[in-house]
Amino acid sequence: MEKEIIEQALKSWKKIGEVVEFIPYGSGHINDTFLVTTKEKQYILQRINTNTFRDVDGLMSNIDEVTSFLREKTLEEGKDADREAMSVVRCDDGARYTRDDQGNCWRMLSYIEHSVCLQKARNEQDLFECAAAFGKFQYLLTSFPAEKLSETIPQFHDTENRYRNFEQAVAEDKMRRVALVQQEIEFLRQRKEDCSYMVNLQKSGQLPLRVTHNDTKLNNVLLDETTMKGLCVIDLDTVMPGLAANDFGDTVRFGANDCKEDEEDQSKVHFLLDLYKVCVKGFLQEAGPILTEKEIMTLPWGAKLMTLECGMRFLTDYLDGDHYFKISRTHQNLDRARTQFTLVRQMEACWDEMVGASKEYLDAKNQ
Ligand code: ADP
Ligand code: GN1
Ligand code: MG
Repeated sequence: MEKEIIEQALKSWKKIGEVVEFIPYGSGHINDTFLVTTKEKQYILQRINTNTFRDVDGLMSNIDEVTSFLREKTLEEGKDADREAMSVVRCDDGARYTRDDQGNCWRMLSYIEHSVCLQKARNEQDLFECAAAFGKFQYLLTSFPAEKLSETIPQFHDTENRYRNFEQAVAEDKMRRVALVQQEIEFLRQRKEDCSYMVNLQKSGQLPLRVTHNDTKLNNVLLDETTMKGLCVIDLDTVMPGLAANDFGDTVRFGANDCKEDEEDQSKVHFLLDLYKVCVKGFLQEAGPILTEKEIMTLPWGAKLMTLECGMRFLTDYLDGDHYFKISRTHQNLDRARTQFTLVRQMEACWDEMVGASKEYLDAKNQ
């Protein structure tokens, strides 16, 4: 992206003082992120992906409301709110974001200092911290008034609808890629009914809608650089009403394995049951007290369906021409999809043990 566009965006925040430098930052799939350094402080500047997020006012209102709420909660707990809660840095005119000449939308966030963002857990503790951070996030937002939230991406984790979109992409075959992915298509068709499982439980009132994060991967949590304890949950674009087990599930999808999300060699992809159990411990340590038995018993479903759904989204995007997820090489979305499907297969192979981890927690709790 040209330097001039970023410089123009920065003009909306003269109050931060003279900017010494700005550099591309992080490795998210959706927004463009920059670390901005002034003489005094650092900030996060993001170009919001408006193809993904159409209602930027609603999106920024959500983030502002949620970060303010979490800030209050953190202060109530007597903790350092500048480190444990992110905040929206308003533009000089008080707006939550700015729009440049070309129609790009930009926001600024406080930079969480002395933190690290990992792309891969280095050990069990890292993953525990991630799961616990999202469990805590869930717990803290129990009393957040959900009616204040806009649905930033409608039907985000409606897996049934994601399946329909996948079949549509197959039918359209825009890139003439369907012939290359027959096995993957078959894999998904065999699991069509699974896609409705959690959606149906929610619709029939057996699972409650909560305020959830919806994108709970390890690189959306910052850890304290000294203690390596979970510090702050970031990337709040998808905070919306959702299912607790799905928040748990996306942490498992990304973390309970030994591979990259876009691994090319499927023989290197392993779902790790021990790490799954670490996620259960971490998440339930924080969110356990507020979750129902049914929510706890459906944690394995959250793990399997978030992985299946994510793979299905990668495959759909591959068939459509890679417009949604950023790619740095051709077929990257196909590799991402295949990796998710391999993980799903392995989860299915140790399903009873996964269910057992929830039962064990409930048995101990009910004793
Ligand atoms: P995306 O939606 O593209 O994933 P994120 O909001 O997750 O965008 O930001 C991308 C990366 O920028 C993160 O993975 C993290 O490394 C860094 N980052 C984002 N917000 C902050 C923050 N407030 N403080 C420090 N680093 C941040
Ligand atoms: C995207 O924005 P980022 O990189 O944290 C995506 C998630 C996917 C994830 C897969 C808004 O997350 O839903 O699970 O990629 N976010 C959006 O890595 O679609
Ligand atoms: Mg992110």
